[in-house]
Amino acid sequence: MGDSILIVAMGGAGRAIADSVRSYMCADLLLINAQARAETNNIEGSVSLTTPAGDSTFYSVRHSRAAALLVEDEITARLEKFQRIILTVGLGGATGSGVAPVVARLASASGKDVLAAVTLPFAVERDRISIADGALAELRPFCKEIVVHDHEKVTSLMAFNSLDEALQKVADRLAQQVSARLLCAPANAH
Ligand SMILES: Nc1nc2c(ncn2[C@@H]2O[C@H](COP(=O)(O)OP(=O)(O)OP(=O)(O)O)[C@@H](O)[C@H]2O)c(=O)[nH]1
Ligand SMILES: [Mg+2]
Repeated sequence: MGDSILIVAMGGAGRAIADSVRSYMCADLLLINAQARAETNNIEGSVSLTTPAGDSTFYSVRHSRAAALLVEDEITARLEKFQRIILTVGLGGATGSGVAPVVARLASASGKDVLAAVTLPFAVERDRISIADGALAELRPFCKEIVVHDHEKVTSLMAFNSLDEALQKVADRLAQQVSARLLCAPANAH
């Protein structure tokens, strides 16, 4: 098993952050998203979620959580051969905020080292702030470390010409922080 790394990207922002993290290190990628999201549909080996009622887009964390619980065994199996798990997610949305704590719990229960790289919403995202805070609190017990980028406190002070450019810079910043953490913290010996 060694020091093999799996990046688990959840939701749209999770995917964007994961792409940047992968530019800094050699790691496998597992995408988890609502079945209706094209970014998951077109990628072989990704996990597509639907609720017990068959919904393939999620309107709340409760929906995505229920969908993730349906595929716990599949997720656990996909984590199995890796020692380190890096979770990437933009907290505040309906998908990643419900799914990430489930994946963190499963990884932790299997004895993995879990590192999460997350964003917190901009103030204008209003309702998403409490969703993000709740998900962050749920993640904490299962993660060895969480790298948090607060869009409101940090992105809003950064220099950029467009939102796309800002989000790309944020993903790159998170990726650099993740790779620095990995250099400082060897995986647990098993
Ligand atoms: N770094 C980064 N943050 C983003 C990006 N897009 C959105 N965000 C932030 O991440 C939060 C979650 O957005 P998404 O990733 O789209 O949410 P989701 O988990 O896919 O959930 P739903 O889209 O609601 O189903 C947003 O509220 C923003 O604060 C991105 O491309 N990069
Ligand atoms: Mg999304």
